[in-house]
Amino acid sequence: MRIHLISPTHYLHDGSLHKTTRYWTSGITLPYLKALTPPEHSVTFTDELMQELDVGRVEREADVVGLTAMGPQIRRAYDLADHFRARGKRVVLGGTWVTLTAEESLRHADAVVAGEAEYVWEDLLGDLAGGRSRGIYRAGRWHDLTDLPMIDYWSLPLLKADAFRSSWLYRKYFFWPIFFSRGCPHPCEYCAVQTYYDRTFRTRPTDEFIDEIRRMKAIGASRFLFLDDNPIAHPEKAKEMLAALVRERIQWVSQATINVARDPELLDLVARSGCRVLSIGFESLSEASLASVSKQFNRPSRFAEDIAKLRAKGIQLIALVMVGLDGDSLETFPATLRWLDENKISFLKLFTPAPYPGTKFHRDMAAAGRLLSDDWGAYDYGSPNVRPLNMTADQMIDGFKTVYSGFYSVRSMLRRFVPPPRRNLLEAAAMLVANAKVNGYLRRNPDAWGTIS
Ligand code: B12
Ligand code: SF4
Repeated sequence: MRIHLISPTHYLHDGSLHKTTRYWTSGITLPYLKALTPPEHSVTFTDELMQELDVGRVEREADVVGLTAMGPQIRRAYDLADHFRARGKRVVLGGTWVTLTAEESLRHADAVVAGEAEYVWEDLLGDLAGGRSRGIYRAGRWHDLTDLPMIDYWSLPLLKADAFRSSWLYRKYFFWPIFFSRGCPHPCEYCAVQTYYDRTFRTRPTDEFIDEIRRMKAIGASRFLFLDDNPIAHPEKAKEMLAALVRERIQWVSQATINVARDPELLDLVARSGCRVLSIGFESLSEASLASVSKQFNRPSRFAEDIAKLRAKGIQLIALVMVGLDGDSLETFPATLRWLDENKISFLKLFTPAPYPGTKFHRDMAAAGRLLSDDWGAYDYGSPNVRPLNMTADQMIDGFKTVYSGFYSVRSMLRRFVPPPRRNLLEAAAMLVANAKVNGYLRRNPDAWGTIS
């Protein structure tokens, strides 16, 4: 069969499609699925975030259309699924959102992959080729992450391969994606990741991971994004891998919990193996807010000390922060902004609570009658999808905008970047440029928020 895979983009408020011309990294879902596909089928793909989807060509040339979706992309994914099905294509949906809403997703598709594709994709394609479908395909066990299929890295959807070969600047800009682990054992109730993985966590064998790093280095990669949600969840496994990584002399960025700062041996290995930037889910300065979503392990009273330790190792911090949780009040907004400035946070991703369907947070908010929208296209982290407890939804959005624009103001940038850190000056400069870009973007689009992460 001829298969076309699509990662759709999301709709903007005016109904147009969000597009970007350049992005600093890429997901691997589409090339990975291609590598997983038995050779008797042919696979092409489109990431609509940067590329135009040639709908006519897919209609003419594909037998099967496979769609993945993140957050608000799901609305576009369903529209495309309905469109292609109406034209006789067999449509398959998969990915985090789809997994958590498999029954609903099946209304738009011939088949749904709930969870990982490794153990079901071949059977599913065999069924479709034979004119059958079992509907929802869910593997009976998690993949052990050994002998993973090798993807064609030059086909990464958001990579500009020519620019990578010709431009020094682009080589510094692009981070090559790779993953060491899957899942996360923490119980954060709003989190689609722990829900998808049922709080399980697995790592790849260190030697296989290092082999892949070497294969990627051989094509010119030196800066990597670990796609993991929390690669340090099993500290001993992480230490083994990081100790081997030190010898590879690469630079890497990732997400991790703040626990990374609380284990000196781990932190030392993280820094020595080339970590430059970590995205950390601080989420809130309020113990009550963290307790309301079962993220007590964060312990805000330790944040300042933790951040100082990370900064001392030359690691830039991207803070992920949520405003409008149940312990928050109007005082939360100025307090959050002060805290971000005082701790010299390099970059901010600010969120309003997004109750992704399938999570406990969504069930709780629905049961309490606090969901304000069931338009999945608005589940974008900057919209009022939940009625806050101690403020109105308008106050939450106003406060969100105040923190967001306050953080990216010139005054805040000066407070956070002057004097510059002693180590890894290049990364600090890159962060400052990124801040300036958001500042410019917000001036041009005063109602916008950080549309993509
Ligand atoms: C890299 C990444 C990005 C990148 C690149 C995206 C891209 N277009 O390439 C960037 C940074 C741009 C990004 C942006 C966003 N992302 Co993102 N992203 C990821 C990340 C870290 C890794 C994805 C990946 O490549 N994984 C590796 C592959 C191999 O695994 P996989 O995708 O899970 O696929 C496996 C299975 O799920 C299944 N599968 C998946 N899709 C399909 C489809 C078919 C047809 C089949 C058969 C199987 C299948 O098969 C694969 C093998 O088992 C995940 C985190 C995560 N844990 O998944 C978040 C994640 C997917 N993103 C998420 C979100 C919300 C977003 C944003 C909406 C955030 C925002 N508000 O800005 C935007 C959307 C932007 C847009 N319009 O494109 C959420 C989704 C939550 C949800 N319930 O949907 C996640 C889970 C992060 C999180 N912690 O919540 N993202
Ligand atoms: S620590 Fe992060 S990835 Fe893990 S459950 Fe909490 S929010 Fe999700």
